[in-house]
Amino acid sequence: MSDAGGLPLEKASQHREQYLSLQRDSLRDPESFWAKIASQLVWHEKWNKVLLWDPPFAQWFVGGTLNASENAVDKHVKSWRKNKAAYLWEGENGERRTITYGEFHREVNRLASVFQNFGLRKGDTVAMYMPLVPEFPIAMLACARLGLPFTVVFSGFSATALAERIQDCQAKIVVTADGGYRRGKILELKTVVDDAVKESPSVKHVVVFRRTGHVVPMIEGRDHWWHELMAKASSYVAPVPVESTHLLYILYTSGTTGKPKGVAHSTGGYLVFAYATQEWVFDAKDDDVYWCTADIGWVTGHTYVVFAPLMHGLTSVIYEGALDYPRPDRWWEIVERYRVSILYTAPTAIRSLMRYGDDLPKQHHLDSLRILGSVGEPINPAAWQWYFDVIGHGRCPIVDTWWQTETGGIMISPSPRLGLVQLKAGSATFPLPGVEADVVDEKGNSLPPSEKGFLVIKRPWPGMFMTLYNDPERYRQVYWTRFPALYYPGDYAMRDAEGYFWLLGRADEVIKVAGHRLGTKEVEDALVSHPSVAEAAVAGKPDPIKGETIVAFVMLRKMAIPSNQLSEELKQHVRKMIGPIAIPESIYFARALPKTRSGKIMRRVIKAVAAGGQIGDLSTLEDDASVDEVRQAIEGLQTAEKTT
Ligand code: 6R9
Repeated sequence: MSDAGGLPLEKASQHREQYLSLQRDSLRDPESFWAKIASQLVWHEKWNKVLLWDPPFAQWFVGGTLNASENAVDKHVKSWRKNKAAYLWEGENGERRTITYGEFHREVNRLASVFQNFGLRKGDTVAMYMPLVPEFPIAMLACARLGLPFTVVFSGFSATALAERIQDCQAKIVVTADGGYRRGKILELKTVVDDAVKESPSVKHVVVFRRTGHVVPMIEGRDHWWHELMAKASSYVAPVPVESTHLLYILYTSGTTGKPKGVAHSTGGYLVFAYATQEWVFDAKDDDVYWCTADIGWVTGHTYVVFAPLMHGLTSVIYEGALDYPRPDRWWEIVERYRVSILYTAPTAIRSLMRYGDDLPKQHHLDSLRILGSVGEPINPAAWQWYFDVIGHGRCPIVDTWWQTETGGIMISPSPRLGLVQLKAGSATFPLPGVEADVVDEKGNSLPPSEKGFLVIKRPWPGMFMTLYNDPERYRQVYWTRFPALYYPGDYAMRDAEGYFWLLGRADEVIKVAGHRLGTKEVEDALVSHPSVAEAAVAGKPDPIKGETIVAFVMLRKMAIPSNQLSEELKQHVRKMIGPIAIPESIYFARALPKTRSGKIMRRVIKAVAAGGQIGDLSTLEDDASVDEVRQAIEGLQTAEKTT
């Protein structure tokens, strides 16, 4: 590991010092630092104030106006990039399409014209429930062109979850497809939308892209085929300049309560941060072929499949389907076919592919690769090393990027563009410029090296979300009260003797299942909404591939009888309420759940039992719960009938 990152050890500390001094410089006068980057974007009117910080609410580039689609597409159409590929798309079924910036621009404009013809105006919201096709980013950019805030709902969510999100933001239009392909089967997206829209009176129109061609019901007057609308649309619509603080999108994410949080991103600050981080972390040039494998339904897709690579005029790969379909070397085939040079993916995917052994990647030419990225959860050293050796042939630095839906873009990561520090397997290294991070104790005091504490961010950054949609109080509560004046992301972290940051997983009730962010409370609420369930407690259990899986302990109502059939029914119920991504791997029927006197479920205990590990010292129970009662409940959990 001495040459990880291609840097001989003797040079490593020198490099670190150089990078850290650059990082420190950026914090000396952050406003001019960010203003300089912001001036690389296209603005209609220049801002008069870089940052208005009224804690915990930040407004970036106040007074400035711009348009996201103009920055992402119009800019390139006016240059030689007009005929450069924006997206190289591959369907799971083998179909391929290349979309140039010129073509992309025309489609964005035509869809914007469709939206205009529907009477949509700046500020109206649009929801999307799409497979991974080029029309997905086209729809996002078309919204941005008119200043229509959009919300994307990941296609692994159920009709109930989709309806909840549509209703929360009062979407007037839903953009979807007749289906998408996943492991050779058709995802019935339109049917899900139909069920969700039934309960969502705000929705006036549904635009349906034809992906699979199979028959789907179309409701006269409400549902419209994408291609029919586009045929009548005009090929240019002037971009609507919006205020820098205008809502670009809302992305619902999980927290510690059952209700998803609508993370609200601005236009100006978000785009500036996306633009900067793309360059620092991926160092992409015009001749790179960049592939971020994330689904666009997640924030990684929003920032690093759509906005950031487009602003830089890059060529991105989008692959629609499953990573091992029809064969487990599908990804390596794609890297070889398009000569991918930058690959950005998640530890869970790396571990899945690692399981198939070294032979498959070895059968493909992967020598085009030059930078490898990781995101979504801590990457374990074994997966890191395999990625580095077998995929990167020991030549490609791994950028382990820590960030969140809320942060808008990458916060902590190595930076090949600004100066690559010596890498360490499993560390995201240092904060990027303009980002001031720290590790603190319970009271918010900075911790010395090697002590585990909470990650905090000490000053606003342009990509930070503006608020939680329609709920500024919850925004304040969740993120800014744990440590006054510090942003609390909810992660454990530690710094080592050399100051490297090690991200150690969530400190709250958020779990990451195959990189998908879910709240235990969401799954508990779904279980409890079933008539047989009295109470439920859910925990993440460490899993060698998925990072975590969901384990549920369920206390039934008096009349209900534990059975495999009921367990299956509960899983289907969770699927219906949230979606397939939230189905518990195992459900245990418990006689009682360990609780404190005040009735709070003791999560530490639940988690330990789920993991099959040590429960720890019961005498330190918060909220003077009776040790005996707790012990009995734990016994109940441990002997609970396992039915799955
Ligand atoms: C981008 C994204 C955010 C949470 C975050 C943390 C975990 C993400 C990580 C990482 C360790 C990394 N996380 N990247 N943990 N190392 N490189 O994943 O957003 O879905 O909102 O999740 O994911 O726990 O707080 P999101």
